[in-house]
Amino acid sequence: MAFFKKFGEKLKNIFRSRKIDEAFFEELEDTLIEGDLGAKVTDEIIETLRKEARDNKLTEARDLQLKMKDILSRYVAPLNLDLPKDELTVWMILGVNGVGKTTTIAKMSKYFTKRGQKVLLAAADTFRAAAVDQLDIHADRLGMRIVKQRTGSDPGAVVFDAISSAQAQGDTLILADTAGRMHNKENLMKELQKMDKIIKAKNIKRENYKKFLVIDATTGQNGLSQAMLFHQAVGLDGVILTKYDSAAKGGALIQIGRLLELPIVFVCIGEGYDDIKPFDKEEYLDSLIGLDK
Ligand SMILES: Nc1nc2c(ncn2[C@@H]2O[C@H](COP(=O)(O)OP(=O)(O)O)[C@@H](O)[C@H]2O)c(=O)[nH]1
Ligand SMILES: [Mg+2]
Repeated sequence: MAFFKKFGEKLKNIFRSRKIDEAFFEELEDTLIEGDLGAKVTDEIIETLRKEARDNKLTEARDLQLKMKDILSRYVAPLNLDLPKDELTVWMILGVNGVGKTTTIAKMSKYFTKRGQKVLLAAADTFRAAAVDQLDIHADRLGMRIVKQRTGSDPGAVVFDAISSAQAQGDTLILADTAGRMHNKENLMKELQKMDKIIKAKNIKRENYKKFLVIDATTGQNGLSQAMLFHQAVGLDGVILTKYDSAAKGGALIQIGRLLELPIVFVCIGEGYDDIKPFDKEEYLDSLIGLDK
């Protein structure tokens, strides 16, 4: 993953050919904060590394690099993407405006169709006029079936219809787009809670219904606050990271994994339909820490 290169390069240099001393820990701490790992998680990592160095009488910084991978390894987890092929799965895709929800839904529809799923798109972002059209255009290009209603209609009704339609047609995966207008947080959360109730009242297996939050990796610390907000309102099952191709540092994932204990579903790395990858923990950690070169 070339997009972590800079951060990984930096960490790699910190661990390279030097002694473990106060300056080392300080530099490491600054770099982790800069990389969006946040004060709390950074502190925890630094303290664990200090203890490791003390207990094992380590003197070389490079001896702590693998230990650091060990620590981070306990913080993040991928999501199992083997979806059932004979039952209906419903994924509600949440997130604030502009993070990449609609684009990611298009990518995932292609990804899962290739893997034998019968995908149905639900245009439940009924708030913005262009939102339904945007998903509709993707559906058209990709040959996906879509359930939609007029702008301004009840998003719960769209998802309700989509589930009925999928059950009638034998679709196996619904990807539901949702609105993300954060200037009206309370209404948004109420609306999402209502949709959540509607979906839960439908005859689908509880374990097949998931809510994923899309986070724009370039927003850094903001991603964590968004995750906390949505998690509190509707209970999330995981996060999807977009725009990792841009200036993203990648550390927010560690915080989300550590503080919210949510798995990472996909990582998106561009605007094309194939710019999506299931979260690969080993690859992610190696590139984050600079172990891959
Ligand atoms: N570079 C890059 N751009 C992305 C990615 N995902 C989405 N975008 C762009 O981000 C913008 C907003 O995406 P959109 O799907 O409309 O966001 P939504 O408001 O959450 O539905 C669009 O211009 C997308 O092309 C990504 O992984 N990388
Ligand atoms: Mg959208």
